[in-house]
Amino acid sequence: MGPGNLSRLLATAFTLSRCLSVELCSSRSGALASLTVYWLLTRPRPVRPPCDLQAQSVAVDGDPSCRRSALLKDDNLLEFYYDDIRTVYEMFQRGLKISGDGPCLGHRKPGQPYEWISYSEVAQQAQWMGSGMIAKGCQKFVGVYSPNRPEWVISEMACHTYSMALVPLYDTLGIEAMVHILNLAEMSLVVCDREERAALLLECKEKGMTPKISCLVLFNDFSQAFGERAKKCEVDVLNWVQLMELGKQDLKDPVLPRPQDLAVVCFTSGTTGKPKGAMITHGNIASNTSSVIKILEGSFVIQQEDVSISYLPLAHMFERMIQLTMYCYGARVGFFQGDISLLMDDIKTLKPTLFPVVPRILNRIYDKILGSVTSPFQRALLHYAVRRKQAELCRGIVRNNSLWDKLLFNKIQASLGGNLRFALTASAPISSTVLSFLRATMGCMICEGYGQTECTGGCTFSLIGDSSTDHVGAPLPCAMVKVVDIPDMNYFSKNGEGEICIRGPSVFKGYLKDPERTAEALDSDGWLHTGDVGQWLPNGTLRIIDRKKHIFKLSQGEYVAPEKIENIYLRSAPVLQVFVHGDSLQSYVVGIVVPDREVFVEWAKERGFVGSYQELCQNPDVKNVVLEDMRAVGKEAGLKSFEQVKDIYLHAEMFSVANGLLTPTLKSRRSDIRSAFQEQLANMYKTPF
Ligand SMILES: *[C@@H]1O[C@H](CO)[C@@H](O)[C@H](O)[C@H]1NC(C)=O
Ligand SMILES: *[C@@H]1O[C@H](CO)[C@@H](O)[C@H](O)[C@H]1NC(C)=O
Ligand SMILES: CC(=O)N[C@H]1CO[C@H](CO)[C@@H](O)[C@@H]1O
Repeated sequence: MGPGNLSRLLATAFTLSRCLSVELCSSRSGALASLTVYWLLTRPRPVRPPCDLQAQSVAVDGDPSCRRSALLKDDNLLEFYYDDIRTVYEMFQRGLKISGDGPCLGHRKPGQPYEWISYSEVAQQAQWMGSGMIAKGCQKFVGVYSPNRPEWVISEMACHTYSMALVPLYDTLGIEAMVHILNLAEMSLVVCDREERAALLLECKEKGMTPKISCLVLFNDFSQAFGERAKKCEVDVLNWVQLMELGKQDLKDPVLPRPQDLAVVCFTSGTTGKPKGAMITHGNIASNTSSVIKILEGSFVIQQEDVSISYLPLAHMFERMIQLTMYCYGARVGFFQGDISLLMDDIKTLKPTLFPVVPRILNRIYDKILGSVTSPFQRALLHYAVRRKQAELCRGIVRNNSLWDKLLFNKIQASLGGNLRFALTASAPISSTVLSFLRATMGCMICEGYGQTECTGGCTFSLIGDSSTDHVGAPLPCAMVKVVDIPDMNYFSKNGEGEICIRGPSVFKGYLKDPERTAEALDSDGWLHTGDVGQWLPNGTLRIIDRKKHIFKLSQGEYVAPEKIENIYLRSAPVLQVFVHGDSLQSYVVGIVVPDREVFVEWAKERGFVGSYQELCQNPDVKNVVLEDMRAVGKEAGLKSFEQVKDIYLHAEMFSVANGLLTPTLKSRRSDIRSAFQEQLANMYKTPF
């Protein structure tokens, strides 16, 4: 707040204090009275949670293992928030109506401010583009192979204007998977960003692997050589402008989709087998976004002035859902330049109010904040301030203007643009230390969601006003969630534990042309089986505790679920990442541990070990104290003795997507980690215990 604002407020307060007929004996007490009133006026108010936070979900039909949102009046799930908004097309039209010619999609060149494309321009271009695609013989599915940029969204809207479904393609699928997808969906037209990507597809056509492809559209210009190469294998190539021109000359009337029509087929590369294409309808998307709007109503309404930053892959439902919600309210979406290392600069320029984020990025922000305080005094002050803010959060107060914010946190907030109102994290679990630290320092609401592509992004969501961590919130109003027995793993629904299953309007329609795997995921009653293991907490929120499939048997016949054990060991202070391994020829488990770079050196020092991060990782005595700490944490959490690691190896480099040890959704690639550490794992089994 600037000095101007402050004096204006003081003046108001002063007038007000006179109205309240406060006795002003001297100028000093006058100032005091003014300050008191100033405090009263600016006193932080708690956000009102939408329901009792101690009862966030309700048992369905008296069965406590099957639950629905407490925000619903009865067991009928929410399908639509606005009666007349039932498709993605209608969501965008609503935004168009509200915002008139307001800005919609933003992009920038290096060092430049954002330039905006308006809602009416997007709608107009979508119609031209859709007409152009139809003129090129496009029928049911349109492939889009590009990183996030405005043309991606215009292509999406072009599809929705003519009831065609979008099939996003992305680099990490790999060429083999893309060929499979192109053939499975019998696509004839793919939209690409630039020649390099289009050339990959053209090569497949040249080799006869994708016979159906007959047209490639490029957002950028392409070389003459490329055009000629395409011609040779009977593929038309057009750039963006040419396609628009074609559409303008042959403009078609919109063919509007119905809620039950397909909007998008989302292919996910599983850990094994061919990619599966989840079929998502307009109704799935409308129910999803309606649910999110519903739980935010009251405390957080998206307005036309809101801006979100787009950098998470649009090919995933998480980012798509957020954008579509923005469009529904006539708000703006600004795209990053396409380079994640420039993201912070883009954020500073865009000044987003809404920040969709994944744990990986939040972890990085957390590391950066901790890394920036060097002296013990600063560190102590930071932790004290964080605790003060956390105490406020427990009372439901979310703000960025407390004394602590002004002293310490406003700088952090400014580095995120200084306008954040809301951040939403999903796609992987986040550590509760990081989450509650950032809730305090970022001074905005941070909610956590849980879900998967097959339920259109999400199925549970933490509620506004709930600052507690270690759970993923309550079922969204569009989903019913139950837990189902897994006897092998000792999880029983009567104890509120089991495999998480979801039913409701946001659950997908199955995998494209894959009845077998559809049947594995969706049972005959319409329940989606997620493979995640959950636990109902007394206040009606859900906690993810395990994964169903990863389970092995030790030589003495005991079953071990490594992810459950890993989740517990993550609570040990020096542990950032951990991989637990058990060989079925052995009677105990061992682990690979990546220590937390920010705390490890300090933590070891407190225990009498001095050295750099690297040196400490190699020190066997340090390893033993880490092991001791982990086992103490494990014991406290009730791990059985055969579940406790007997030995660990300290590794100095994080598991990441880049080094191939995490999936794009940030889950451990267990078999890859196992082979990368084959030698270390074998060594640990050589030591006799
Ligand atoms: C504090 O939050 C409000 C929105 O809630 C925002 O407008 C303001 O710019 C923020 N201030 C800082 C310093 O981040
Ligand atoms: C809900 O219950 C969990 C587990 O008991 C707890 O950690 C969390 O703080 C609770 N949330 C609220 C808002 O009380
Ligand atoms: C109902 C539903 O699926 N909600 C999800 C919709 O999308 C947001 C953003 O991706 C998710 O976090 C929700 O959980």
